[in-house]
Amino acid sequence: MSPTLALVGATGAVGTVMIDIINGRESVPWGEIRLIASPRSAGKKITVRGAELTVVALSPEAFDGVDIAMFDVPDEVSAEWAPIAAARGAVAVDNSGAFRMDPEVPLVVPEVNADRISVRPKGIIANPNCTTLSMMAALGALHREFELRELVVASYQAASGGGQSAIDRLYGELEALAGKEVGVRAGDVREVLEAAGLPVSDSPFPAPLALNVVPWAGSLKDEGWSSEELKVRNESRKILGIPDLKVSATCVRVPVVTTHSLAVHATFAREVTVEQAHKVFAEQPTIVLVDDPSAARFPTPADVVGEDPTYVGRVRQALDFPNTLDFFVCGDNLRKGAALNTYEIAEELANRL
Ligand code: 2RA
Repeated sequence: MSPTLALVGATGAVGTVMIDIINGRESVPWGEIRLIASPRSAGKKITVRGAELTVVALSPEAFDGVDIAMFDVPDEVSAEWAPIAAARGAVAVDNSGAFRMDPEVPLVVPEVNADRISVRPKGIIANPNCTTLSMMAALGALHREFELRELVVASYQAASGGGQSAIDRLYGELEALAGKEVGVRAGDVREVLEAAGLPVSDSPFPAPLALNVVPWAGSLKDEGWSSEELKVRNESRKILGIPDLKVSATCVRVPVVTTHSLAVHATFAREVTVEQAHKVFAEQPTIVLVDDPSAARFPTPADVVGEDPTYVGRVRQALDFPNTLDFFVCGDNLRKGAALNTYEIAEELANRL
């Protein structure tokens, strides 16, 4: 019998992208698709693959008969409800941060470590954070060939990583600053925003984002690191299966609506040339290589948003570091960075049920 798929958080930002992805698939393996959300959204009608579905309220019974339940909800909701779904017999595929570093929960990027899907003692599989995910297809492919040893990363993260309120804030700031001569004196951007009723104290970002870059994403952790930087380190180690991988990350928010970018400096056990790296990338079905700087061809978030693959360019052999490549990746943080990877895990599971 065809499996039943549930989507928990069907009416949220990532849930909406998820429905878009399901609608865009040529075919799906599901018998029934069940939409689940908070009681506030229950009763809402959403069309999925031509059928009008009614959103049902989150409850233990909502998981009865469900084979795979995808969770696109905040950490605390997943922490409470993914185990309930699992206890009712579903495999929970969770896009929150609640279980990512739990040793009994696999953290999966299908093109890198699909094999981990089958060992899931808690009945839960975790989806990585979008920042880590945006570079994983590229790093996984290179690691298979050249054995990754060290990773230094700077992220350029889009506003939508912070949710709808962060997107609204960026648009609001852009509107307030449009046509103003700013960026010529320290503090002038803040002053215009304040005068427009948009003080930084009301923002999800700790500084103006429009016409600026903000070297901060996530919450403060020990010794000045941000939660986002530690996620890059810990999740990369777990996904790639290299517990002692040396990682250093600086996470930065940029005035882009959607699509995270990363500048990656990766050192391998063996020498790797640009030609070899290009060949590895070109062979990956989920990577698009755009790398011809002489023709101004490289990935940018504005050209990648809405796309499923990871885009890779600016591949260079580091001049002063042996066995090291520098490259730039862009990935839509709401698609591969969130909904798409979760859905790909669910599809992979459906093949194995
Ligand atoms: C961000 N990576 O970009 C986070 C979202 N999960 O804020």
